Amino acid sequence: MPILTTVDLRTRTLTAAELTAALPRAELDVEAAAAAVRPVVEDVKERGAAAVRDASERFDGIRPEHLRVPQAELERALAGLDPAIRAALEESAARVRRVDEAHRRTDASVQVVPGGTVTQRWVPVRRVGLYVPGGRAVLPSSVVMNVVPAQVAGVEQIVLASPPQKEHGGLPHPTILAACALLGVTEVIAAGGAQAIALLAHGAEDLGDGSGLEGVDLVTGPGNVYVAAAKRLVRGTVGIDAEAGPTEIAILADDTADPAYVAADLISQAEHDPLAASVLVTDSEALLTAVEEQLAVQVPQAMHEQRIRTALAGPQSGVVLVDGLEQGLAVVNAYGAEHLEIHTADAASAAARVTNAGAVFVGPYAPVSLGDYAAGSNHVLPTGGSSRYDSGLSVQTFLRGIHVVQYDREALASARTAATALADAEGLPSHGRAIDIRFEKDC
Ligand code: HSO
Ligand code: ZN
Repeated sequence: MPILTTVDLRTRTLTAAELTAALPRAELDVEAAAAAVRPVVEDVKERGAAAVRDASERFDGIRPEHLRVPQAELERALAGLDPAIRAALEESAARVRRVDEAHRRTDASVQVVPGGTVTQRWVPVRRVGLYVPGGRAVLPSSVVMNVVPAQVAGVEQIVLASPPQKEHGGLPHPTILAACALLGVTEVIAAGGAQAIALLAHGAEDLGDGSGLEGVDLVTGPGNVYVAAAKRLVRGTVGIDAEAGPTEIAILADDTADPAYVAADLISQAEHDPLAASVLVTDSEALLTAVEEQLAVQVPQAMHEQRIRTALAGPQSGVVLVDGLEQGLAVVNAYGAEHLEIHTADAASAAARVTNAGAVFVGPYAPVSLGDYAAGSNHVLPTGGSSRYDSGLSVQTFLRGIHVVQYDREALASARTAATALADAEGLPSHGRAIDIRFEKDC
């Protein structure tokens, strides 16, 4: 019995919509989740910290004593951090920082006409709220992926929220706290799920310790469907990054691919979540057979075998058989995976033709796990096909572009005819007048 279900597109000519419908994809109902979390979000908006505590008791099974994690706890967590994990987090952060520093947009000034310039200034968001989940797995690497780009952008105030853990006395997981301390984040909130997103967005007058929490300008970070739904609800009050759903890996591979690598990588992301998607797109039946053989060997050896089996057997996972590289590229572009690996004869040129993906991993030595931890790229990426219009987290996420317009009298004169003609055409003559008046004064 094969582990993955196959969709054979080789003989089919499909419209773009038919192609999208034919691909394995989970139905993630963010709207339904939004209806479920709306009362929580509204309660937090109205009652603040008390509502967050009530929701924690209900959903996390603990009523946290401190919503704001005391500084001493952050220091204690850092002191207790395994030195090897500390070194790994430092390495990961250094690589992400290096990439973000190089990718930070720089202000660009254009002289449109002599005396007339338009500059785009990139200004950091002042205060951001970063969410780091704490459910099935504790992911300190997600602290790095949220915090470092915000720091490189120059964000003044960073507040990080992560769910209170019953087994840690209502504090977020100590490794999360240690990662915060390591990166210099001092404002850490013990709140998870929709209540955390609402608290970050709306703030609270008193967290219960006499300190208030100012609402942020932007909320980012991964999370489950309830977190995504809460982000959707607070959008507009604050900015949000891409809505994150269960993780996805798509692999475009031909007969040059190593089936053991392909199987290991499909398994690696299936390990996250029974709802995770692992999709293989290939034109090689021989590779498909070899990958199935590898899955049969590797899946039973995996620690989270059951979760992986569920994910690989789900409707969101499978194999798409295509008739060659062209159709393969059409499929991966229609799918728009969070992570796309390319294992083809000329992987770099195939990668250059990818238009929809959260991140692309090129060739046999760039597995998604590398990007999850230590490539220097970011692992908070758009899922569910939202790579069509969204990007992963980066230094750019935390910057806004402001156009600064500087024109002198002569430069304005050069624009006068065009501007007044458009003002008249739009029936807004006062717009034109505001230009004309500047030339009537002293002539
Ligand atoms: N693959 C996940 C990120 C992650 N993996 C964190 C391990 N730790 C979503 O990109
Ligand atoms: Zn991962």
